[in-house]
Amino acid sequence: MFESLKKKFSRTSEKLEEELIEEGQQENNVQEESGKRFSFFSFGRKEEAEEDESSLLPEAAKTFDEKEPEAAEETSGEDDDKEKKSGFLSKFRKSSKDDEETPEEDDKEEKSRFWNRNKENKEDISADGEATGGVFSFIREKTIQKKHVEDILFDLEMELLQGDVAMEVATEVVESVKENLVGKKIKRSNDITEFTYLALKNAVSDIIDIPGKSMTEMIEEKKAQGEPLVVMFVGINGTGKTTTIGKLANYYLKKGYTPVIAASDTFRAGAIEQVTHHADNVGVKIIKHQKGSDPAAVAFDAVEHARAQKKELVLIDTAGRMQTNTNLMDEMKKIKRVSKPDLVIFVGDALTGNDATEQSKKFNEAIDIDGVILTKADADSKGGASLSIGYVIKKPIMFLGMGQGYDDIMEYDAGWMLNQLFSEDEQGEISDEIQS
Ligand SMILES: Nc1nc2c(ncn2[C@@H]2O[C@H](COP(=O)(O)OP(=O)(O)OP(=O)(O)O)[C@@H](O)[C@H]2O)c(=O)[nH]1
Ligand SMILES: [Mg+2]
Repeated sequence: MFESLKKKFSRTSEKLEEELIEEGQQENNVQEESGKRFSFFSFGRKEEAEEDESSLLPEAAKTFDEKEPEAAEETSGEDDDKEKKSGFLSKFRKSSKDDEETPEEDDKEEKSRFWNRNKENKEDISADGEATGGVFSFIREKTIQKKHVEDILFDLEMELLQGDVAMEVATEVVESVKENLVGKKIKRSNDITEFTYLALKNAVSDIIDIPGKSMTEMIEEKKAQGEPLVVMFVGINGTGKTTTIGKLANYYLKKGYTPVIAASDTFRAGAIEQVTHHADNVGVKIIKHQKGSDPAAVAFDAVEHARAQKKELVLIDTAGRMQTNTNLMDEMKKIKRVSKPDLVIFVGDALTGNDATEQSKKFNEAIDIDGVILTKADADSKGGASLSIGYVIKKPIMFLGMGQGYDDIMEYDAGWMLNQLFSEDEQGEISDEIQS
């Protein structure tokens, strides 16, 4: 999941590092020309860190370990100019063996490098974010300036937009990262990646964490008042409303509650049969009328049934409708007026990306939704809707649909999502097949 987003974030960190290293190298060349014989990198380093880094950048380590200062000087001039053009860091990464590698293999190496290095170098950064030493230190402290980050963050913003992240979210991420990074003093090249990574993580963390109660908490609160929690599901056609209702009935039944389903999609052919099939499979009661009957009346009856039977949860299925269909939008408002749900949940298909975010805005304007469920997250590599939807309408994502089975649903957790995007674990690992 979200492989493409994750890759964009890691690349941004690397690009900034390359930019600053290249600039540092250019400064170094100027100093050499004026006879100062400064080297860009310091040679004082920890034994341990040296080992770590040499395994990652073998030729770089070799170059600086083995070259005499005179020899190092000889390589400046023409060769250095060439190096500058081709990108300083990328040259370091290449060994004679690498030269034989295919571009795909190179790409694979780059993907894993960021995460490995972050992991390996954590111990070099103290709690207050100060670097404590390590390889490839800058001779002088460098300060990240606007000019260093502007182009790179512009690229990130464009990539986020292409990845179906909403405009306001892309802008917020970029502004927040810029604010966080500009003025930051760095002592080693590796800190750039670390700081960029943390700045991105903070920005995303603020965006995805929309406070709200969980559905379970709400069921408990209503139960304490002797009332069922009434939940109405809305959205456009085919996003997964009915399937989600089956999953939630199953989820809460397993938690020890007794849900009841209202078959309030009386509009689409086969809809009543479909939701009845789910209710039977899961083993919950369904309240239904004839096809074409008033959906608000079905919802009302289901609420009455739950009250009478002391059931804790009413799940109201509704017909899919386009936000532009005024008649059907009015019908939806009527269901809400009559059944007085505690929660109106917009069910969006994560795969539709920015369209899902735009639809959620329209439904929110029409009916004032309380929360979101994003379905098909299992198949979503872009992650644009997951990152944007809550922030854009200021309503929490409550669950993620993770497949077609009844157990394929999980309560949304911002910490889990952050982990998917910013850490190297089995699930969060970047998939090589997915193109950005
Ligand atoms: N992979 C995947 N498929 C899902 C998920 N949720 C729903 N689906 C599939 O999406 C399709 C549509 O699901 P429905 O539940 O019928 O959608 P709906 O919103 O009720 O559709 P309408 O009633 O026609 O508006 C079905 O094939 C589901 O199996 C999910 O989380 N992951
Ligand atoms: Mg349906």
